[in-house]
Amino acid sequence: MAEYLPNIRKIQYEGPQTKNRLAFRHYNPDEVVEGKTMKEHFRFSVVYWHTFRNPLSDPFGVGTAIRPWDDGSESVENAQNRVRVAFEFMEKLGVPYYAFHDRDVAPEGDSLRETNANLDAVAAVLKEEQDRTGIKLLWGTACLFANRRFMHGAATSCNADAFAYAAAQVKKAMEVTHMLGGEGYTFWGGREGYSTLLNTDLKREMDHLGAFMNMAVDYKKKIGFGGPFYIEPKPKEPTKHQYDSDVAACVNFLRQYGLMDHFKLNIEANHATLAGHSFHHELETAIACDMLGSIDANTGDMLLGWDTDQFPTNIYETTFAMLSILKMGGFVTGGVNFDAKVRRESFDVDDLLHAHIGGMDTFARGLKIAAKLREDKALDNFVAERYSSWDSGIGASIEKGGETFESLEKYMLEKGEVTPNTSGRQEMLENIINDYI
Ligand code: XLS
Ligand code: CA
Ligand code: CA
Repeated sequence: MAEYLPNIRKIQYEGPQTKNRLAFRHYNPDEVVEGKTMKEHFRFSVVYWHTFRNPLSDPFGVGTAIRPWDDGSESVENAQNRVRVAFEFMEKLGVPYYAFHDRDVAPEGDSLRETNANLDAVAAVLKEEQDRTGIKLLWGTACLFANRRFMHGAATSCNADAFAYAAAQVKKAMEVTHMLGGEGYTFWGGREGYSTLLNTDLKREMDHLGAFMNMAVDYKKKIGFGGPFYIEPKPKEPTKHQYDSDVAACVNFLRQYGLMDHFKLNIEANHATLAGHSFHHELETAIACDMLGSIDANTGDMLLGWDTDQFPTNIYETTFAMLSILKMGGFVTGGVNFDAKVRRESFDVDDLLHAHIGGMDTFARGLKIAAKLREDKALDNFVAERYSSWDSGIGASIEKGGETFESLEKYMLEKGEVTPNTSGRQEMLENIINDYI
């Protein structure tokens, strides 16, 4: 087999003392934490769009990335060759999963028919490379936001033909995902929203989106695709307001349109902060509804305020995320998908390695710290004690549904006053977190 990246060696776990920057210091795939290996916990995934397709352009300047294997053309051959490079990269990095949009992997043709044929031609190579390496597809998705035909949205477009085109595109992307054994399928509403309500029939657009998702569910059943659909919340960018704005909005949408059984959420850290929430908040909210499926691991920059999709390096954030994910019992079909890109100034291939290594090590540290906090019950004991008034007496009776407004009035008239509260101890708990970090 030809080697496309001869200068890259397999990235190994070498421990925290190593001087080798192209090695893992904390991510040891075989290390067991809470009964599972790190590899099994994280199910790390590389995204095709940023890592292999992003030229590192921004609204002010052209791409800077140097990708020696790419001939820069939109040919199917170049796309197929890129697949082989991508798999060699992922193999050497040691990740078990990847994710893609249809249009990242294969070029659009002059017609939908030709575009589908291009996708088939590239998907055949994806299949070959999956079989060769054992790397699997975490999820597939369709790009319903880049082409000009989707300027007003896809499923929420004012133009019924755009809806139809999007349906055809998702149908094909689902078939390819299914053929490749994808474990899930993601919907992110890139242009499903509006720039001004002055030209928008919000109710009609929401109904169309609900109908679109129901058609997707019907087709999923028809082809026997067993994985979950994920909806990925994001509040804005490119539109001013997206309908999938945050976890709560997505869950409400899914309930309203009868879709709860077929969807989980794919929660992206940067989207959470764009929505004015912490990543931790979005994870906890999803878990509370039994709706957390997968995560897009990245981070924004609070000083920039747009979707910068940087690799995660903040140990507090990954600790909080892993506390939630461990509490949930871990991923089933989902994983830690690095929807992240290197900075425009970081144009070398090696930067892609440093970025992923850093992200994986940051999650490994988060996992170990979270597991230790759980083992010591450093937070759990405090939380249990804080809610102990619900474990017996009137609290337990309310939880069991045994009380009414009348009975509670009687209880309080007899008792007279609330038993004194205990302190929330936020500062102490923050100090405890610092001890473990
Ligand atoms: C863009 C989104 C997108 C989805 C997949 O902001 O993160 O990349 O993850 O369409
Ligand atoms: Ca994402
Ligand atoms: Ca993002």
